[in-house]
Amino acid sequence: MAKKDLLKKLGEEKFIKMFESMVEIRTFEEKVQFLFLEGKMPGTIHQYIGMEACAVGVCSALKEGDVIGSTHRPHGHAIAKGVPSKEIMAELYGKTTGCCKGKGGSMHVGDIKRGMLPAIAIVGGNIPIVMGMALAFKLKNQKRVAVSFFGDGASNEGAFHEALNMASIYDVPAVFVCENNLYGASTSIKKTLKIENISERASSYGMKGMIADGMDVIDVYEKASKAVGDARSGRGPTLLELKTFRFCGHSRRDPSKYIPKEEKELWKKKDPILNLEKILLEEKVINEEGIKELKDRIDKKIEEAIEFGQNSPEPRPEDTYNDLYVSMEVPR
Ligand SMILES: Cc1ncc(C[n+]2csc(CCOP(=O)(O)OP(=O)(O)O)c2C)c(N)n1
Ligand SMILES: [Mg+2]
Repeated sequence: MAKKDLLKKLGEEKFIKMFESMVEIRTFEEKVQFLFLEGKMPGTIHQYIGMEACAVGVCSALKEGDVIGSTHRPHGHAIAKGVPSKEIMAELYGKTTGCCKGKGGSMHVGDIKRGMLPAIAIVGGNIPIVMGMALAFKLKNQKRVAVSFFGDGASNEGAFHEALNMASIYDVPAVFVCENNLYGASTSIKKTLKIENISERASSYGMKGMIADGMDVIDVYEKASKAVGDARSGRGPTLLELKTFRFCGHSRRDPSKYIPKEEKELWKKKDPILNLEKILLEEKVINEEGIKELKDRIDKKIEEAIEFGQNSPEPRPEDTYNDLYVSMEVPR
């Protein structure tokens, strides 16, 4: 559907929300990058700058009750799924007000009550778990959908293949979202893949494969809506490949010298935030002043999140063994 028609059909508010969420991710990540470089933040980070349309487009296609699984690069997924940025920030600082009470840190952010499984940093690690969650939804007759986010590198892990095969034979309500940013750490996919599109792998499991432009939130949203709708209505899982790029290094302090300058420049022109901003201005959904107001508001929100994170209490030694186990009643 043409962008103009889609804007009309879904309502302008939906797209402003998507824009706002992408700006929030970008602002969060840029400020966090700065804090790291200044030595003001502990641990390590893998950032989502440039990939915002992937998380936002997919999560905007979900309903309350749906769940996502994430990776070592989870900040964007968390914000897009509605985990408050101040709780994510506090988690990065290792504080008790963090979304995992400061016990997870950057690579494990998440919040079950907001539908995000705490992120799993083992490459490919969340894929079979999300498959299991989708199977549980099916067995319990719940109309819920489980989404797994992972990278191109993860699609070469055994866990990916086992999980997709099981998802297909059990026809579970899942969507497998491969964020193909062309690199697994410093290794180009040219060295790790002999096929053009990772989505082609779906066919070997009798699953639907789809591709979306991961720099275009509207395209991601449209394709994800189709995949999520299929999953929810019992038409089985989909492997959705998003063609994207990270504008930052793989992790903290990586200058990404292994990426040719021309390649970086080419992708910078596809900036997903500028892309949507242009459409919103062209379609007169918002004017320049509205954009400035929105960006200022988000800037303030993230500044407050930093203050909240910095000033929150440290965990106490006596809490070390709390929250390790959940007491469960197993139905007989
Ligand atoms: C099983 C496993 N192997 C290696 C690593 C180290 N590692 C962390 S991230 C990463 C690259 C992952 O690439 P990709 O799946 O494409 O995700 P991206 O970082 O591009 O988002 C590697 C090799 C790991 N965490 N887990
Ligand atoms: Mg990658």
